[in-house]
Amino acid sequence: MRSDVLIPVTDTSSIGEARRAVLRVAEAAKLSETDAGRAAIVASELATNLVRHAKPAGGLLLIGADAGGGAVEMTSIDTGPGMGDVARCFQDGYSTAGTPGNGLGAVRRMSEEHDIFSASSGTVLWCRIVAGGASRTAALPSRAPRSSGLSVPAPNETLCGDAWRLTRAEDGRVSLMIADGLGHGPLAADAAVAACQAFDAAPFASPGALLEAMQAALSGTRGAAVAVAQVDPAAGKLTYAGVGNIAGTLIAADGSSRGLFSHNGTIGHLVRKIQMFDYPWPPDGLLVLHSDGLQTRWVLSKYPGLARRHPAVIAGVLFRDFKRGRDDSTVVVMASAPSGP
Ligand SMILES: [Mn+2]
Repeated sequence: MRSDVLIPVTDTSSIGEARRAVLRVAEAAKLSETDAGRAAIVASELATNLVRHAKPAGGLLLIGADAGGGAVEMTSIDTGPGMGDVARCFQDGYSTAGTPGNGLGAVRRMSEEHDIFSASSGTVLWCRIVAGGASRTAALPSRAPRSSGLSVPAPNETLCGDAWRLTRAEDGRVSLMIADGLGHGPLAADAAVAACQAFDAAPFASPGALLEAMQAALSGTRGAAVAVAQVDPAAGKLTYAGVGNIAGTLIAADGSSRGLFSHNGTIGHLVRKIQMFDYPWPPDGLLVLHSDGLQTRWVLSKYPGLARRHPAVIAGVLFRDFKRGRDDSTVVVMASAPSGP
């Protein structure tokens, strides 16, 4: 999981701020000095690119780490003008601003994974720096679901009242949870953390059993909206249970989508019914879960090519274009097929 720091990048002073922020995150994630140094170079290059190219308002840099440490991720987000030729922009020496174009080449060389989506509506570039330079996801079986997400506190809050978890089993199954503590700030975060603790205790208990356990665990908190999704790729099955306002959408390869059903209520307080639903897990599909910090009116097919990008890039685009901007925002995306080409 990631819990992200959001840095608005507007002018050159943001570049140092981005460097300092990523060094703090890298230290908390227990990265070595060498790996933290790589992350700082990448942060500088991403921020420099935003200052140079993201017109007129600048962009955003999200910096996060895996919950257990060991990896740092950055997502650079802007609203335009977009890169005409993404492949060339990724090569060292190419620049449209008449300056040495080292930035994106450095991102490519210094991260273990990266991906980009660029259109006239803007660019989202994601990269992941793993301790020791080892790529964890490269070791996944080729049909294992790819996933990523982001979680950003409401404006003027340092603690995020949303939280998410994702756990993989040896046999390829994935268990995923999003919790949105009521309101925002520290009391919302308390509820979300309690949901994470209940999830961590038995991540592959059934979604219904997990919500029941959370109903007890969150009774002394403000309560939360929670959804749990478990995917069994070998069985081609998604099992889902939700209470409250977490939006779940399953998108098939042809772009058709269906909403996943949650009952009304608040985990920890009034819950009328906890119910599990099974859905077919599509062979080339996507699962998108998000908190109500995002609007629900997005349509992925309006972004040609986006559905095949890395889940982190999809999450970044949805955050950029649909965040409400007054609440914690969390988006998690899981893809049943590898991204690419
Ligand atoms: Mn919320």
